[in-house]
Amino acid sequence: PQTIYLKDYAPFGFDVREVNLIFDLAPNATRVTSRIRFAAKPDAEHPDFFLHGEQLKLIRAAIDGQEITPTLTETGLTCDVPDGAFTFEAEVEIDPANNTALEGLYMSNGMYCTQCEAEGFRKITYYPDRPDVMSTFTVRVNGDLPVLLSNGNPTDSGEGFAEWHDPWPKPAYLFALVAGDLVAHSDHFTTVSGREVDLNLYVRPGDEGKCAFGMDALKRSMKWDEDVYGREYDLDVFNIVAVDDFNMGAMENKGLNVFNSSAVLASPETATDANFERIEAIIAHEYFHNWTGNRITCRDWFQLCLKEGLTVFRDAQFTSDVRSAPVKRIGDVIDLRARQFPEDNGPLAHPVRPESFQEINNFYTATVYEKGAEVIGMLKRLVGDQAYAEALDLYFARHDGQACTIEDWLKVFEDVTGRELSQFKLWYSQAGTPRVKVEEDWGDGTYSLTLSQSLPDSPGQVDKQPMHIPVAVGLLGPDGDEVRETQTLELTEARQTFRFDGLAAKPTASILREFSAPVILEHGVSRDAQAFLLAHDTDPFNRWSAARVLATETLIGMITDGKTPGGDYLDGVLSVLRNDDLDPAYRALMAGLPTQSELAGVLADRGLIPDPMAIWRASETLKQAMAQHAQDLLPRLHSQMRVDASYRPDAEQSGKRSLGSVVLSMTTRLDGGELAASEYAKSDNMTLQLSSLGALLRAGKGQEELAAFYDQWQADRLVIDKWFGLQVSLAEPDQTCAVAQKLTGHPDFHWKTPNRFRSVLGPLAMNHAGFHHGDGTSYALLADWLIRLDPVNPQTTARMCSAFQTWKRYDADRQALIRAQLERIAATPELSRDTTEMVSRILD
Ligand code: DPP
Ligand code: ZN
Repeated sequence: PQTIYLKDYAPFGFDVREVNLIFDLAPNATRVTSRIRFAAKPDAEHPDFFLHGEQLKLIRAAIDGQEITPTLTETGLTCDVPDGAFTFEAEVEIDPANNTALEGLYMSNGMYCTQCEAEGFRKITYYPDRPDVMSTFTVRVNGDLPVLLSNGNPTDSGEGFAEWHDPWPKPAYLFALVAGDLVAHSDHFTTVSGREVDLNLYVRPGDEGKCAFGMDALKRSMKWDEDVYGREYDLDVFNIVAVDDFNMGAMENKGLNVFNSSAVLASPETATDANFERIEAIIAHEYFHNWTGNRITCRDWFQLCLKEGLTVFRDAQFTSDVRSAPVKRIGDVIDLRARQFPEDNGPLAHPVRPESFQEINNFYTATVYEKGAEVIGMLKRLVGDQAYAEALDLYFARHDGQACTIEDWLKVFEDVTGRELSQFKLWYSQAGTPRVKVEEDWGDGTYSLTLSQSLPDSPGQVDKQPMHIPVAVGLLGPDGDEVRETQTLELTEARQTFRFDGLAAKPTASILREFSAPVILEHGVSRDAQAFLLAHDTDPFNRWSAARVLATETLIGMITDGKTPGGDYLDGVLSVLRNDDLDPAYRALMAGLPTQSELAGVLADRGLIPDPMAIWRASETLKQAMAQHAQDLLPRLHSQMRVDASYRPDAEQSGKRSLGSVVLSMTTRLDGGELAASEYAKSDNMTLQLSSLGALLRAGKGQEELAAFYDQWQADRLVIDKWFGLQVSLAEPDQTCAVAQKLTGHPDFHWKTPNRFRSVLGPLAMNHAGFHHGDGTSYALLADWLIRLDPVNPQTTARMCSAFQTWKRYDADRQALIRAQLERIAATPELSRDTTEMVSRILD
């Protein structure tokens, strides 16, 4: 496969002035007729005219009305073109019903749907399918279906057709078309300047009762973007469609967002609090793309973080505003460590702005998205809130309607602040998670903090430069008072000392408050100091972080030296649990342990070989010890966390349910499932139903409830996804493979639907001890299914290969077992470009 490099970027030689498309829909033979107005760019001399096109049957092509016979290649079409402006026309035939890759125009349950990002439009018609080619689109959809949608504003419609015009120039990846027998949940929004916007959420008949929350989240997002970023919506309609077969969470097509049904449909009976929160965040994310992504887009796909990092950062701000900021921050850091750190420290490591790729779909990663968002957060911290707001205003004013780069983005910050950001820019080009080592010194009223940074080698990158790292630090006095408020230290050199004078007593430093940079902190801080911070830190993030460090050290001591759980940790968590002044959601997080996979990473980092079974046993032992330690408190907490009011998925109620679920898990370890069974019996919302079922399964009980759950929810595909997933994620290590294997034989295992495929194979890979069970059967099962899915859906297959990315952490036997599976996948005839790239990078 061909490798594409950022350094080879060259602009397209033509402007596209206008695109007209006519779709004659038919499941196996949809006709797409295009009329595209091109004009050679004034400064380009006889540029080559090449249009992307894949899996298209060309019926006819013409230039300025004259039929032509273009040269067709595997990837597109070329032909001679006149000087100046001309109209290119083509008629092609495509086969949506057999499009299982879910890229381009495809069908899902009788509904037509598109997915064009990143390079799907070329499977719809011949076009310069690159984000820096922007044009207005006029679309006519002919089809015998009640709902016919495309981007922009509706201009005409009648029996069997609809016409749409999108006045905002956009790249082809934002094109969308949906047609089907759908019902609308409708509402409207009045923008700040008085524009009336019709809002519709289109769903399959039967899903009408799952729309209200998504719609409300949309309206709140629209308002928030006006209030906080001054961004107003710009069309007469905003449509969202829910589709069951979808590779990602959702897609921000202009005026016509398409959502995986799991990312938008929710009712209290069928969706958990976590589902509601995720839906709210994704609705916000896709809506916010209207400005950060659509009005201002990316010049090329290497700049993906320009829109994704910024939009993730914006949706996180939104969630922090409408829920709890510390709880959101802690959740994001847990996620970053679980998904981004392993990527950044393994064979798939790549910069936030990658410099090469074979298949761009493989770069919709935690690094581009989540680390990309962390980089924005650091920038905001370094320049301050005021300058950030001014820089964003300048960005929107200067670049509206353009396809931009990271250089454009940083330049607005340089222009607003007068600061030079070339060192900061290394965050975009140097891969790997920086390590920051902490050393302390104390004497004569002066506390010195010496920070040293290092950045490990990563694929294709060695000998890296020191980064510009904002380290937020506060100091606590011996009685727990804050003696120095949070300030941001700017670590720019390999090693730097920061002094704090005039202190009456040796302080305890709270370092990397709010997780001010995505780094690994190598603490010189003692266990006593961590316990002190757990009890006293005024920064809620770092207070949680102290609990996490203590939990990690406790577990590592248990794993490596057979120690028993330390009282400092158990007491510390207990006092948090019983502190009614603290938000229940926050208390629930404080009681959480690092994941087993995270522990494996920490051990590997320290040069040890992680033993998945030993990690599993230690985690179980510590959870048991915690439950016993908290025993007296549990009944009171349980009744305090009961929610009597009718269900609301807001921060307050969901926080109570989340601590309630922690209490239920602990109680189940002590009562063998008595409370969980009674909670299950009276559960009237999915959060409680699933948490009590989970507690029962963990206790080795609950088979009856599991069967009843299936019977109850058989007709609800989103709930059945949970039913599949729960069994695999909670299986004991030596049962995991068998459970997953059996479920893949279940009549409801519709493996070509990505959600269902992921509902079994995802938890298989995430069940650390079960996946890494020494006999290697789970590795083989996953590989079998990846090989089977690859020809059907390369994108989802390739994504899931990352389950193997941490393989070099483990012992020689496991490595050999995994290598054999990776090589087996690699040797599969006609393996997709997507999966080939992923497997070869992982093996490298
Ligand atoms: N739909 C994906 C997202 O919103 C890709 N743009 O992040
Ligand atoms: Zn996005």
